[in-house]
Amino acid sequence: MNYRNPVISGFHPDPSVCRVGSDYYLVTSSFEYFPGVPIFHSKDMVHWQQIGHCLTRESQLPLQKAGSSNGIFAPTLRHYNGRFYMITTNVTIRKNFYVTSENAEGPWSEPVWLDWDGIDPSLMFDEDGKVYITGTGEFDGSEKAGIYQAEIDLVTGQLCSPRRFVWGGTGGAFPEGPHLYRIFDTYYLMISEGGTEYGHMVTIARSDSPYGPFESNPSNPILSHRSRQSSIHATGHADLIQAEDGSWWAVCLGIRPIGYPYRHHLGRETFLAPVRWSDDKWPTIGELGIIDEVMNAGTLTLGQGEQWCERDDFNKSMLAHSWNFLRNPSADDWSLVERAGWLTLHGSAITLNEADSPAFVGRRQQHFACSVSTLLEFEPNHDGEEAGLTVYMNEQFHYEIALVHQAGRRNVILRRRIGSLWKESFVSEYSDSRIIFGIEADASSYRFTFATEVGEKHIAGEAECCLLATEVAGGFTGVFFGLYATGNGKPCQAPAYFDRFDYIPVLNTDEKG
Ligand code: 6LW
Repeated sequence: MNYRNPVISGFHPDPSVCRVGSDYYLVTSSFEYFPGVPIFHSKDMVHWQQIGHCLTRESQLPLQKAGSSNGIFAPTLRHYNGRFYMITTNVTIRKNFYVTSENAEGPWSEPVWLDWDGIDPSLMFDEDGKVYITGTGEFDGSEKAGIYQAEIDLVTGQLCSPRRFVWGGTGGAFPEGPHLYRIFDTYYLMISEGGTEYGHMVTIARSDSPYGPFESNPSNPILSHRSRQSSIHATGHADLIQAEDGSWWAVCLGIRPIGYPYRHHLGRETFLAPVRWSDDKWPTIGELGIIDEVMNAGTLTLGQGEQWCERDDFNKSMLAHSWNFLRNPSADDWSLVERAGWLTLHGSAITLNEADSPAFVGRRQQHFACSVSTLLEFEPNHDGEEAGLTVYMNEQFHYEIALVHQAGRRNVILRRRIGSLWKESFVSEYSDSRIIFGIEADASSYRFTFATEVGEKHIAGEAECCLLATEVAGGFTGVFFGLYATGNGKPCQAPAYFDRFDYIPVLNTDEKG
Protein backbone atom coordinates (compact mmCIF):
# COMPACT_ATOMS: atom_id res chain seq x y z
CA MET A 1 0.00 0.00 0.00
CA ASN A 2 1.10 3.55 -0.68
CA TYR A 3 0.70 6.54 1.57
CA ARG A 4 0.88 10.27 0.89
CA ASN A 5 3.36 12.80 2.23
CA PRO A 6 3.30 15.12 4.03
CA VAL A 7 1.62 13.09 6.74
CA ILE A 8 0.87 16.31 8.64
CA SER A 9 0.51 19.21 6.20
CA GLY A 10 0.86 22.91 6.86
CA PHE A 11 3.15 24.55 9.41
CA HIS A 12 4.24 21.53 11.50
CA PRO A 13 8.05 21.54 11.68
CA ASP A 14 10.67 19.70 13.73
CA PRO A 15 8.58 16.56 14.31
CA SER A 16 9.48 14.26 17.18
CA VAL A 17 7.79 10.89 17.59
CA CYS A 18 7.49 8.11 20.15
CA ARG A 19 5.59 4.83 20.41
CA VAL A 20 3.66 3.29 23.29
CA GLY A 21 2.66 -0.24 22.27
CA SER A 22 0.68 0.19 19.08
CA ASP A 23 0.07 3.91 19.60
CA TYR A 24 2.25 6.61 18.11
CA TYR A 25 2.53 10.18 19.36
CA LEU A 26 4.13 13.15 17.63
CA VAL A 27 4.84 16.78 18.53
CA THR A 28 5.95 19.79 16.44
CA SER A 29 7.28 23.30 17.07
CA SER A 30 4.85 26.17 17.65
CA PHE A 31 6.91 29.41 17.98
CA GLU A 32 4.71 32.43 18.92
CA TYR A 33 1.40 30.53 18.79
CA PHE A 34 -0.66 29.54 21.81
CA PRO A 35 -1.42 26.91 23.01
CA GLY A 36 2.02 25.50 22.23
CA VAL A 37 3.46 22.23 20.94
CA PRO A 38 0.56 20.47 19.21
CA ILE A 39 0.46 16.74 19.98
CA PHE A 40 -0.90 14.11 17.57
CA HIS A 41 -1.88 10.46 17.87
CA SER A 42 -1.76 7.77 15.21
CA LYS A 43 -2.14 4.02 14.87
CA ASP A 44 -0.11 3.81 11.64
CA MET A 45 2.16 6.92 11.54
CA VAL A 46 0.42 7.97 8.32
CA HIS A 47 -2.94 9.21 9.65
CA TRP A 48 -2.47 11.62 12.54
CA GLN A 49 -5.14 13.20 14.68
CA GLN A 50 -4.38 16.16 16.89
CA ILE A 51 -5.33 15.29 20.47
CA GLY A 52 -4.28 18.50 22.17
CA HIS A 53 -1.26 20.64 23.03
CA CYS A 54 1.48 20.07 25.60
CA LEU A 55 1.59 23.73 26.66
CA THR A 56 -1.86 25.07 27.44
CA ARG A 57 -1.21 27.50 30.31
CA GLU A 58 0.63 30.79 30.42
CA SER A 59 2.71 29.42 33.33
CA GLN A 60 4.08 26.81 30.89
CA LEU A 61 4.28 29.13 27.91
CA PRO A 62 5.03 32.79 28.64
CA LEU A 63 5.06 34.44 25.21
CA GLN A 64 4.61 38.11 26.08
CA LYS A 65 6.14 40.16 23.29
CA ALA A 66 7.75 37.05 21.78
CA GLY A 67 9.06 38.04 18.38
CA SER A 68 7.55 36.21 15.43
CA SER A 69 9.26 32.83 14.96
CA ASN A 70 10.62 33.06 18.50
CA GLY A 71 8.92 31.32 21.42
CA ILE A 72 8.91 27.53 21.17
CA PHE A 73 11.57 25.85 19.04
CA ALA A 74 12.00 22.15 18.30
CA PRO A 75 10.50 19.80 20.93
CA THR A 76 11.37 16.17 21.65
CA LEU A 77 8.72 13.69 22.81
CA ARG A 78 9.62 10.50 24.68
CA HIS A 79 7.72 7.95 26.79
CA TYR A 80 9.39 6.20 29.69
CA ASN A 81 8.02 4.17 32.61
CA GLY A 82 4.41 5.15 31.98
CA ARG A 83 5.11 8.86 31.54
CA PHE A 84 5.45 11.18 28.55
CA TYR A 85 8.25 13.75 28.54
CA MET A 86 8.21 16.74 26.21
CA ILE A 87 11.38 18.84 26.32
CA THR A 88 11.87 22.07 24.36
CA THR A 89 13.20 25.64 24.37
CA ASN A 90 11.34 28.91 24.86
CA VAL A 91 13.78 31.01 22.87
CA THR A 92 12.15 34.27 23.96
CA ILE A 93 13.07 33.74 27.61
CA ARG A 94 16.16 31.67 26.66
CA LYS A 95 15.06 28.72 28.78
CA ASN A 96 15.02 24.98 28.20
CA PHE A 97 12.41 23.01 30.10
CA TYR A 98 10.37 19.83 30.10
CA VAL A 99 6.79 18.97 31.01
CA THR A 100 5.46 15.50 31.76
CA SER A 101 2.13 13.73 31.69
CA GLU A 102 0.76 10.22 32.10
CA ASN A 103 -1.67 10.90 29.26
CA ALA A 104 -0.63 12.39 25.95
CA GLU A 105 -3.89 14.38 25.93
CA GLY A 106 -2.74 16.04 29.16
CA PRO A 107 -2.97 17.70 31.51
CA TRP A 108 0.78 18.29 31.30
CA SER A 109 2.80 19.29 34.35
CA GLU A 110 4.19 22.67 35.16
CA PRO A 111 7.57 23.18 33.47
CA VAL A 112 10.79 21.98 35.04
CA TRP A 113 13.21 24.78 34.08
CA LEU A 114 16.72 23.58 33.29
CA ASP A 115 20.20 24.93 33.76
CA TRP A 116 20.90 24.07 30.11
CA ASP A 117 21.75 26.50 27.30
CA GLY A 118 21.12 26.32 23.57
CA ILE A 119 18.18 24.90 21.63
CA ASP A 120 16.74 21.58 20.41
CA PRO A 121 17.03 19.58 23.66
CA SER A 122 16.42 15.84 23.39
CA LEU A 123 16.23 13.04 25.96
CA MET A 124 17.52 9.47 25.85
CA PHE A 125 16.59 6.92 28.52
CA ASP A 126 19.41 4.41 28.64
CA GLU A 127 19.03 0.79 29.68
CA ASP A 128 21.15 1.34 32.82
CA GLY A 129 18.71 3.97 34.10
CA LYS A 130 20.82 6.95 33.08
CA VAL A 131 19.08 9.74 31.19
CA TYR A 132 20.95 11.95 28.71
CA ILE A 133 20.05 15.45 27.62
CA THR A 134 21.49 16.23 24.19
CA GLY A 135 21.11 19.63 22.55
CA THR A 136 22.35 22.21 20.10
CA GLY A 137 24.91 24.65 21.53
CA GLU A 138 24.40 28.39 21.77
CA PHE A 139 24.43 30.17 18.41
CA ASP A 140 25.62 33.48 19.90
CA GLY A 141 29.28 32.54 19.51
CA SER A 142 29.71 31.77 23.20
CA GLU A 143 30.14 28.06 22.41
CA LYS A 144 31.69 26.05 19.59
CA ALA A 145 28.92 25.15 17.11
CA GLY A 146 27.71 21.61 17.61
CA ILE A 147 26.02 19.15 19.90
CA TYR A 148 26.35 19.11 23.69
CA GLN A 149 25.33 16.45 26.17
CA ALA A 150 25.06 15.71 29.89
CA GLU A 151 23.34 13.30 32.24
CA ILE A 152 20.18 14.62 33.84
CA ASP A 153 17.98 13.66 36.78
CA LEU A 154 14.41 13.99 35.55
CA VAL A 155 12.96 14.05 39.07
CA THR A 156 14.76 17.26 39.97
CA GLY A 157 15.77 18.55 36.54
CA GLN A 158 19.36 18.86 37.81
CA LEU A 159 22.31 17.89 35.64
CA CYS A 160 24.34 15.04 37.11
CA SER A 161 27.39 15.49 34.92
CA PRO A 162 29.21 18.36 33.19
CA ARG A 163 27.98 19.58 29.79
CA ARG A 164 30.22 18.06 27.14
CA PHE A 165 30.69 18.78 23.45
CA VAL A 166 30.01 15.49 21.63
CA TRP A 167 29.93 16.15 17.88
CA GLY A 168 30.26 18.99 15.40
CA GLY A 169 28.73 17.18 12.43
CA THR A 170 30.31 16.71 9.02
CA GLY A 171 31.13 20.33 8.29
CA GLY A 172 27.72 21.67 7.30
CA ALA A 173 26.45 24.93 8.76
CA PHE A 174 24.29 24.84 11.91
CA PRO A 175 24.81 21.35 13.34
CA GLU A 176 21.52 21.07 15.29
CA GLY A 177 18.39 19.08 16.10
CA PRO A 178 20.20 16.12 17.72
CA HIS A 179 18.67 12.88 18.95
CA LEU A 180 20.72 10.20 20.72
CA TYR A 181 19.52 6.57 20.40
CA ARG A 182 20.74 3.24 21.68
CA ILE A 183 20.22 0.78 18.83
CA PHE A 184 21.98 -2.59 18.34
CA ASP A 185 23.85 -1.82 21.59
CA THR A 186 25.48 1.17 19.90
CA TYR A 187 24.91 4.89 20.54
CA TYR A 188 23.73 6.67 17.40
CA LEU A 189 23.71 10.47 17.30
CA MET A 190 21.53 11.80 14.49
CA ILE A 191 21.55 15.53 13.75
CA SER A 192 20.70 18.06 11.04
CA GLU A 193 23.15 20.31 9.22
CA GLY A 194 23.11 22.93 6.52
CA GLY A 195 20.41 25.12 8.10
CA THR A 196 16.69 24.56 7.83
CA GLU A 197 16.57 25.95 4.27
CA TYR A 198 17.53 24.38 0.93
CA GLY A 199 20.89 23.01 2.16
CA HIS A 200 19.22 21.01 4.93
CA MET A 201 20.40 17.44 5.57
CA VAL A 202 20.43 14.72 8.20
CA THR A 203 23.72 13.16 9.25
CA ILE A 204 24.51 10.42 11.74
CA ALA A 205 27.45 9.19 13.79
CA ARG A 206 27.90 6.34 16.25
CA SER A 207 29.98 5.25 19.20
CA ASP A 208 30.20 2.57 21.86
CA SER A 209 29.95 5.31 24.47
CA PRO A 210 27.16 7.89 24.78
CA TYR A 211 29.80 10.63 24.85
CA GLY A 212 31.72 9.39 21.82
CA PRO A 213 34.11 9.76 20.23
CA PHE A 214 31.53 9.60 17.46
CA GLU A 215 32.43 8.02 14.15
CA SER A 216 30.68 9.77 11.27
CA ASN A 217 28.79 7.58 8.81
CA PRO A 218 30.92 7.45 5.63
CA SER A 219 27.69 7.65 3.62
CA ASN A 220 26.42 10.90 5.21
CA PRO A 221 24.09 12.61 4.63
CA ILE A 222 21.40 9.98 5.15
CA LEU A 223 18.65 12.38 4.04
CA SER A 224 18.91 15.48 1.89
CA HIS A 225 17.09 17.06 -1.04
CA ARG A 226 19.87 19.57 -1.79
CA SER A 227 19.84 20.38 -5.52
CA ARG A 228 17.23 17.68 -6.18
CA GLN A 229 14.57 17.79 -8.86
CA SER A 230 11.70 17.18 -6.45
CA SER A 231 8.47 18.72 -5.24
CA ILE A 232 9.88 18.37 -1.70
CA HIS A 233 12.86 20.39 -0.46
CA ALA A 234 14.78 21.29 2.70
CA THR A 235 14.29 17.86 4.25
CA GLY A 236 15.88 17.53 7.66
CA HIS A 237 15.32 17.63 11.41
CA ALA A 238 14.42 13.95 11.66
CA ASP A 239 13.54 11.55 14.48
CA LEU A 240 13.83 7.73 14.23
CA ILE A 241 11.14 5.33 15.37
CA GLN A 242 10.77 1.56 15.34
CA ALA A 243 7.23 0.49 14.51
CA GLU A 244 5.45 -2.17 16.51
CA ASP A 245 6.16 -4.67 13.72
CA GLY A 246 9.92 -4.05 13.98
CA SER A 247 10.24 -1.91 10.83
CA TRP A 248 12.15 1.37 11.10
CA TRP A 249 10.86 4.80 10.10
CA ALA A 250 11.78 8.45 10.35
CA VAL A 251 9.68 11.57 10.62
CA CYS A 252 11.28 14.72 9.27
CA LEU A 253 10.42 18.19 8.11
CA GLY A 254 10.27 19.28 4.48
CA ILE A 255 8.75 22.02 2.37
CA ARG A 256 6.79 22.08 -0.87
CA PRO A 257 7.85 25.22 -2.74
CA ILE A 258 5.88 26.66 -5.63
CA GLY A 259 7.31 28.22 -8.79
CA TYR A 260 10.85 29.29 -9.51
CA PRO A 261 12.71 30.76 -7.73
CA TYR A 262 11.19 28.60 -5.02
CA ARG A 263 8.70 30.10 -2.58
CA HIS A 264 6.90 28.13 0.12
CA HIS A 265 4.06 29.62 2.15
CA LEU A 266 2.51 26.61 3.95
CA GLY A 267 5.51 26.35 6.27
CA ARG A 268 7.70 23.37 7.07
CA GLU A 269 5.57 20.23 7.13
CA THR A 270 5.90 16.72 8.64
CA PHE A 271 6.92 13.82 6.39
CA LEU A 272 7.27 10.08 7.05
CA ALA A 273 9.88 7.87 5.37
CA PRO A 274 11.08 4.29 5.73
CA VAL A 275 14.52 3.69 7.19
CA ARG A 276 16.79 0.94 5.91
CA TRP A 277 19.80 -0.39 7.79
CA SER A 278 22.85 -1.41 5.78
CA ASP A 279 24.74 -4.63 6.51
CA ASP A 280 27.23 -2.63 8.53
CA LYS A 281 24.41 -1.06 10.56
CA TRP A 282 24.12 2.46 9.16
CA PRO A 283 20.60 3.77 8.46
CA THR A 284 19.39 5.65 5.38
CA ILE A 285 16.12 7.53 5.23
CA GLY A 286 13.86 7.04 2.19
CA GLU A 287 15.39 5.84 -1.08
CA LEU A 288 19.07 6.63 -0.54
CA GLY A 289 18.18 9.81 1.31
CA ILE A 290 15.33 10.87 -0.97
CA ILE A 291 11.66 10.93 0.00
CA ASP A 292 8.55 11.32 -2.10
CA GLU A 293 4.97 12.55 -1.93
CA VAL A 294 3.80 8.98 -2.57
CA MET A 295 5.70 6.28 -0.70
CA ASN A 296 5.32 2.60 0.01
CA ALA A 297 3.97 1.83 3.48
CA GLY A 298 5.86 -1.47 3.54
CA THR A 299 4.75 -3.58 6.47
CA LEU A 300 2.64 -0.87 8.10
CA THR A 301 -1.07 -1.67 8.28
CA LEU A 302 -2.77 1.51 7.18
CA GLY A 303 -5.98 2.56 8.88
CA GLN A 304 -8.47 5.18 7.79
CA GLY A 305 -7.86 8.89 8.07
CA GLU A 306 -10.22 11.00 10.09
CA GLN A 307 -12.95 12.73 8.11
CA TRP A 308 -11.91 16.35 7.47
CA CYS A 309 -14.17 18.61 9.54
CA GLU A 310 -15.26 21.28 7.08
CA ARG A 311 -17.34 23.41 9.41
CA ASP A 312 -16.74 24.72 12.90
CA ASP A 313 -20.01 26.09 14.24
CA PHE A 314 -18.45 27.35 17.47
CA ASN A 315 -21.11 25.39 19.33
CA LYS A 316 -18.77 23.98 21.97
CA SER A 317 -17.41 25.72 25.03
CA MET A 318 -13.82 24.91 23.98
CA LEU A 319 -12.09 25.74 20.74
CA ALA A 320 -11.12 22.79 18.54
CA HIS A 321 -7.42 21.83 18.79
CA SER A 322 -6.69 23.29 15.37
CA TRP A 323 -7.26 26.88 16.61
CA ASN A 324 -4.47 29.07 17.93
CA PHE A 325 -3.95 32.49 19.43
CA LEU A 326 -0.99 34.79 18.85
CA ARG A 327 1.13 34.82 22.01
CA ASN A 328 -0.73 34.81 25.33
CA PRO A 329 -4.31 35.86 24.59
CA SER A 330 -6.14 38.26 26.84
CA ALA A 331 -9.15 36.45 28.35
CA ASP A 332 -11.26 39.57 27.71
CA ASP A 333 -10.64 39.43 23.97
CA TRP A 334 -12.57 36.28 23.10
CA SER A 335 -15.46 34.08 24.22
CA LEU A 336 -17.42 31.06 23.06
CA VAL A 337 -20.14 31.49 25.70
CA GLU A 338 -20.92 35.20 25.54
CA ARG A 339 -23.19 34.48 22.61
CA ALA A 340 -23.92 30.76 22.36
CA GLY A 341 -22.95 29.25 19.01
CA TRP A 342 -20.77 32.21 18.05
CA LEU A 343 -17.13 33.09 18.57
CA THR A 344 -17.10 36.60 20.02
CA LEU A 345 -13.98 38.72 19.60
CA HIS A 346 -13.53 42.00 21.44
CA GLY A 347 -10.98 43.94 19.47
CA SER A 348 -8.36 45.68 21.56
CA ALA A 349 -6.10 48.55 20.57
CA ILE A 350 -3.63 45.99 19.21
CA THR A 351 -3.59 45.40 15.45
CA LEU A 352 -2.30 42.60 13.24
CA ASN A 353 0.68 44.87 12.49
CA GLU A 354 2.19 44.38 15.93
CA ALA A 355 4.24 41.50 17.33
CA ASP A 356 1.73 41.31 20.16
CA SER A 357 -1.53 39.57 21.00
CA PRO A 358 -4.35 41.05 18.91
CA ALA A 359 -7.87 39.59 19.23
CA PHE A 360 -7.09 36.77 16.76
CA VAL A 361 -8.11 33.13 16.49
CA GLY A 362 -6.47 31.32 13.60
CA ARG A 363 -5.75 27.91 12.10
CA ARG A 364 -3.06 26.73 9.74
CA GLN A 365 -3.55 26.67 5.97
CA GLN A 366 -2.89 23.00 5.27
CA HIS A 367 -3.79 22.69 1.58
CA PHE A 368 -2.59 24.74 -1.38
CA ALA A 369 -6.10 24.70 -2.82
CA CYS A 370 -8.85 25.34 -0.33
CA SER A 371 -11.59 27.78 0.49
CA VAL A 372 -12.46 29.28 3.83
CA SER A 373 -15.41 31.42 4.81
CA THR A 374 -17.07 32.89 7.85
CA LEU A 375 -20.25 34.76 8.72
CA LEU A 376 -19.48 37.92 10.68
CA GLU A 377 -21.97 40.08 12.57
CA PHE A 378 -20.41 43.39 13.48
CA GLU A 379 -21.71 46.93 13.96
CA PRO A 380 -18.70 49.21 14.03
CA ASN A 381 -19.71 52.77 14.87
CA HIS A 382 -16.39 54.40 15.67
CA ASP A 383 -13.56 55.11 13.30
CA GLY A 384 -10.96 52.37 13.22
CA GLU A 385 -13.27 49.61 14.49
CA GLU A 386 -12.53 46.59 12.34
CA ALA A 387 -13.17 42.84 12.16
CA GLY A 388 -12.64 40.26 9.47
CA LEU A 389 -10.69 37.39 8.02
CA THR A 390 -6.90 37.43 7.55
CA VAL A 391 -4.29 35.34 5.77
CA TYR A 392 -1.45 35.83 8.21
CA MET A 393 2.25 34.97 8.05
CA ASN A 394 3.57 37.49 10.56
CA GLU A 395 2.91 41.08 11.64
CA GLN A 396 4.55 42.47 8.51
CA PHE A 397 3.13 40.05 5.97
CA HIS A 398 -0.63 39.52 5.91
CA TYR A 399 -3.77 40.14 3.87
CA GLU A 400 -7.24 40.81 5.22
CA ILE A 401 -10.78 41.27 4.08
CA ALA A 402 -12.65 43.20 6.75
CA LEU A 403 -15.59 45.34 7.75
CA VAL A 404 -14.21 48.62 9.07
CA HIS A 405 -15.54 51.99 10.17
CA GLN A 406 -13.65 54.63 8.21
CA ALA A 407 -14.36 58.37 8.05
CA GLY A 408 -17.92 57.91 9.26
CA ARG A 409 -18.67 55.06 6.83
CA ARG A 410 -18.85 51.30 7.15
CA ASN A 411 -16.68 49.77 4.44
CA VAL A 412 -15.62 46.39 3.19
CA ILE A 413 -11.90 46.57 2.55
CA LEU A 414 -9.19 44.32 1.17
CA ARG A 415 -5.85 45.27 2.70
CA ARG A 416 -2.49 43.81 1.74
CA ARG A 417 0.56 44.37 3.94
CA ILE A 418 3.94 43.26 2.58
CA GLY A 419 6.88 44.44 4.64
CA SER A 420 6.88 48.22 4.91
CA LEU A 421 4.37 48.51 2.04
CA TRP A 422 0.63 48.34 2.50
CA LYS A 423 -2.39 49.08 0.41
CA GLU A 424 -6.16 49.00 0.73
CA SER A 425 -6.81 47.77 -2.76
CA PHE A 426 -10.58 47.55 -2.40
CA VAL A 427 -12.91 49.82 -0.43
CA SER A 428 -16.68 49.64 -0.81
CA GLU A 429 -19.42 51.00 1.41
CA TYR A 430 -21.48 48.29 3.09
CA SER A 431 -24.56 49.12 5.13
CA ASP A 432 -25.55 45.74 6.59
CA SER A 433 -24.06 44.41 9.85
CA ARG A 434 -23.89 40.80 8.64
CA ILE A 435 -21.41 39.73 5.99
CA ILE A 436 -19.96 36.49 4.67
CA PHE A 437 -16.22 36.73 4.01
CA GLY A 438 -14.46 34.13 1.91
CA ILE A 439 -10.98 33.31 0.68
CA GLU A 440 -10.41 30.93 -2.22
CA ALA A 441 -6.84 29.71 -2.39
CA ASP A 442 -4.93 27.91 -5.08
CA ALA A 443 -1.19 27.32 -5.10
CA SER A 444 -0.41 30.80 -6.37
CA SER A 445 -3.15 33.21 -5.31
CA TYR A 446 -5.78 34.09 -2.78
CA ARG A 447 -9.12 35.45 -4.00
CA PHE A 448 -11.06 37.48 -1.42
CA THR A 449 -14.86 37.54 -1.55
CA PHE A 450 -17.79 38.98 0.37
CA ALA A 451 -21.54 38.52 0.24
CA THR A 452 -24.68 39.26 2.16
CA GLU A 453 -26.47 36.23 3.58
CA VAL A 454 -28.85 36.09 0.64
CA GLY A 455 -26.98 38.01 -2.03
CA GLU A 456 -24.43 37.08 -4.65
CA LYS A 457 -20.73 36.79 -3.95
CA HIS A 458 -18.53 39.79 -4.86
CA ILE A 459 -14.81 39.59 -5.51
CA ALA A 460 -12.82 42.18 -3.60
CA GLY A 461 -9.55 41.23 -5.24
CA GLU A 462 -6.66 38.80 -5.34
CA ALA A 463 -3.23 38.58 -3.76
CA GLU A 464 -0.11 36.49 -4.32
CA CYS A 465 0.68 33.51 -2.06
CA CYS A 466 4.40 33.91 -2.83
CA LEU A 467 4.57 37.28 -1.06
CA LEU A 468 3.66 35.56 2.21
CA ALA A 469 6.24 32.81 1.64
CA THR A 470 9.10 32.24 4.06
CA GLU A 471 11.56 33.24 1.31
CA VAL A 472 9.94 36.72 1.37
CA ALA A 473 8.47 37.07 4.88
CA GLY A 474 11.23 35.19 6.73
CA GLY A 475 10.75 33.13 9.85
CA PHE A 476 10.09 29.49 10.68
CA THR A 477 6.28 29.37 10.54
CA GLY A 478 3.61 29.08 7.82
CA VAL A 479 0.41 30.81 6.79
CA PHE A 480 -2.65 30.92 9.06
CA PHE A 481 -6.25 31.83 8.28
CA GLY A 482 -7.47 33.98 11.14
CA LEU A 483 -10.60 35.63 12.47
CA TYR A 484 -9.73 38.91 14.12
CA ALA A 485 -10.98 42.22 15.50
CA THR A 486 -9.21 45.44 16.42
CA GLY A 487 -9.97 49.03 17.35
CA ASN A 488 -6.80 50.17 15.54
CA GLY A 489 -5.15 51.95 18.44
CA LYS A 490 -8.06 52.03 20.89
CA PRO A 491 -10.46 49.38 22.20
CA CYS A 492 -13.17 48.38 19.76
CA GLN A 493 -16.53 49.00 21.39
CA ALA A 494 -18.49 46.78 19.01
CA PRO A 495 -18.14 43.02 19.60
CA ALA A 496 -17.37 40.96 16.50
CA TYR A 497 -19.50 37.80 16.36
CA PHE A 498 -18.40 34.96 14.08
CA ASP A 499 -21.11 32.37 13.52
CA ARG A 500 -19.04 29.69 11.80
CA PHE A 501 -15.81 28.96 10.00
CA ASP A 502 -15.69 26.67 6.98
CA TYR A 503 -12.42 25.20 5.66
CA ILE A 504 -12.96 23.17 2.52
CA PRO A 505 -9.87 21.57 0.97
CA VAL A 506 -9.87 21.08 -2.79
CA LEU A 507 -8.22 17.68 -3.04
CA ASN A 508 -7.03 16.19 -6.29
CA THR A 509 -8.15 12.67 -7.18
CA ASP A 510 -4.94 11.13 -5.81
CA GLU A 511 -5.32 12.78 -2.44
CA LYS A 512 -8.91 11.60 -2.09
CA GLY A 513 -7.87 7.99 -2.52
C1 6LW B 1 15.08 24.32 15.13
C2 6LW B 1 16.24 23.75 14.43
C3 6LW B 1 15.68 23.76 13.10
O1 6LW B 1 15.30 24.63 16.45
O2 6LW B 1 15.00 24.91 12.94
O3 6LW B 1 15.16 22.67 11.16
C4 6LW B 1 14.86 25.48 14.22
N1 6LW B 1 15.73 22.78 12.30
O4 6LW B 1 16.66 22.52 14.86
C5 6LW B 1 13.51 26.08 14.37
O5 6LW B 1 12.51 25.20 13.91
